[in-house]
Amino acid sequence: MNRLAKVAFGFVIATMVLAGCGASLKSSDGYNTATSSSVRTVFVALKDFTISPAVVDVPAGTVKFTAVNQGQAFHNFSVKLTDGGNRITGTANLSPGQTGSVRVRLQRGTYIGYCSEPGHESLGMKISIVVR
Ligand SMILES: [Cu+2]
Repeated sequence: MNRLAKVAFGFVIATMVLAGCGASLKSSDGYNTATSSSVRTVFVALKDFTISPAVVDVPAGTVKFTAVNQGQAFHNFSVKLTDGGNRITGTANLSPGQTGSVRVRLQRGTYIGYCSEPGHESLGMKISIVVR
């Protein structure tokens, strides 16, 4: 087998492995099969400077977070995968007393719910979102 043929053969194997892997992920984690039509609603309260509840536990799928700002400052409820990670999504900034919602499809894992206003996360506006 010459070099070009080896490279081409390797590419075909890699493609097959990737395709197989993707298929098994979809069928094994239940993400696309269970309750895809149902939306789990989770209520969170934003305060100066906490978010409650401290831990949210939901099944994988679409989650609708409805946040009410019970504080005096502007707050939002945002979602990211890890500390230092990018904001996946979140509500708009909410005035005191205002309520806002955001829908997000979450696969299994642990996420961070937080307020993306500068400094608010480090002041305590941070919770764990556990997706099973
Ligand atoms: Cu905030």
